[in-house]
Amino acid sequence: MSDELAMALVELKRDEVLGTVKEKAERGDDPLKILEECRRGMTIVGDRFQAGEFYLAEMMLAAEIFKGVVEILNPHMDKVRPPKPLGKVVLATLKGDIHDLGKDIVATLLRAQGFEVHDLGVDVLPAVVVDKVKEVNPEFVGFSALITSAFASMKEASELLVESGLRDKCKLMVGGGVTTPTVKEHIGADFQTLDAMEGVSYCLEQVGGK
Ligand code: B12
Repeated sequence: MSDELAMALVELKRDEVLGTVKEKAERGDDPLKILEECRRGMTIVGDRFQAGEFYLAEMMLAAEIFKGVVEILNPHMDKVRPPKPLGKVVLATLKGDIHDLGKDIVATLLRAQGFEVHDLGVDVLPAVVVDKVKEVNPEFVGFSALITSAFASMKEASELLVESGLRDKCKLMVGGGVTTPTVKEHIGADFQTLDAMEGVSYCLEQVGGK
């Protein structure tokens, strides 16, 4: 796998990244491979930010470019997606947390595998999750968390699902940098991961697809 795209993202070359992604996707390259290349670039950006080599503004610009990549790739996921949905997933980053790069990756990979994803976005109120679960009756609910202050909202959402009698009808997953098996227990979730692909494999196993 070439590193050119990843490095163009690290160098914040917006037009080059988006142009290359569009070109590769249109000529039929595997959209999952393109996404993976860009994800590696984003990991390097995160490391540089952590090391103090990148400022917040640079990090935000990289995040914006990455979102543009996901937007370009989403329509091309049809090529790798089975025709009938394997199941439904409601995804959200809960109140107090605005990080969404990881959630967007999970959403894209789940869609590519054939799941119908209802992405509620970021800073989502627990009651909004419950309303969506009532409306679409998903097999899976997934919370993404990058900031510890969102744990309280995740727990509240989980408790609201129990109170509404919806919790037994779906599997609850948590993922994102600050989640651990202890967080999973605290929230009362069924599954926790720091890897989007592991989350997708879990969903596939549960619906008997793998
Ligand atoms: C990028 C980033 C930002 C970007 C976010 C852009 C965006 N649109 O998301 C910006 C610059 C806006 C930002 C803002 C802030 N950030 Co910030 N940010 C980061 C950073 C550098 C990287 C996070 C990231 O995107 N990682 C890459 C993604 C792909 O990884 P991931 O989310 O873990 O996802 C993977 C898996 O976990 C999994 N996954 C994720 N979700 C889910 C869900 C399910 C269901 C499943 C199955 C799997 C799954 O799939 C993904 C791919 O494998 C981290 C530090 C770090 N290195 O982690 C800090 C960090 C998360 N931020 C932090 C903080 C404090 C903030 C701010 C408060 C401001 C600040 N002082 O920096 C604000 C947040 C305001 C708020 N209320 O949320 C702290 C959180 C500390 C804590 N423990 O609570 C961190 C850890 C930095 C630090 N060490 O202080 N941030």
